[in-house]
Amino acid sequence: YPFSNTEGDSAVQSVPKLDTPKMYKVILLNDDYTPMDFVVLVLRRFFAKTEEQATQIMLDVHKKGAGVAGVFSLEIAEMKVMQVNQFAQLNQNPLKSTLEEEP
Ligand code: NFA
Repeated sequence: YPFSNTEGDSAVQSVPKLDTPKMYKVILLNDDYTPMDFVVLVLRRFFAKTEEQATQIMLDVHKKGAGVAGVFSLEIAEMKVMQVNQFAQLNQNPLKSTLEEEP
């Protein structure tokens, strides 16, 4: 099974991965209206960033259009996206986050 192969090397999948769960980036997207301070607050509240870390990530998103808020298992990443998007909407800001599978 892991290394036995009667079909030739093209059929070998090596050791099955039992211990490498996929990880997902939570991406923050830039927009023209969400205040910079609100983005910093989101990064502190939902991603446990310091003021300095949060400011750096916010400026990165502002300048480049998108940036990584954090990397999590699928279930945690999905929860972060829901929390961020709901908190933004509640405060009438267009800020959005999305998921991206880690390479
Ligand atoms: N571009 C927004 C502004 O100039 C700030 C912002 C940064 C929004 C990061 C969303 C994400 N007020």
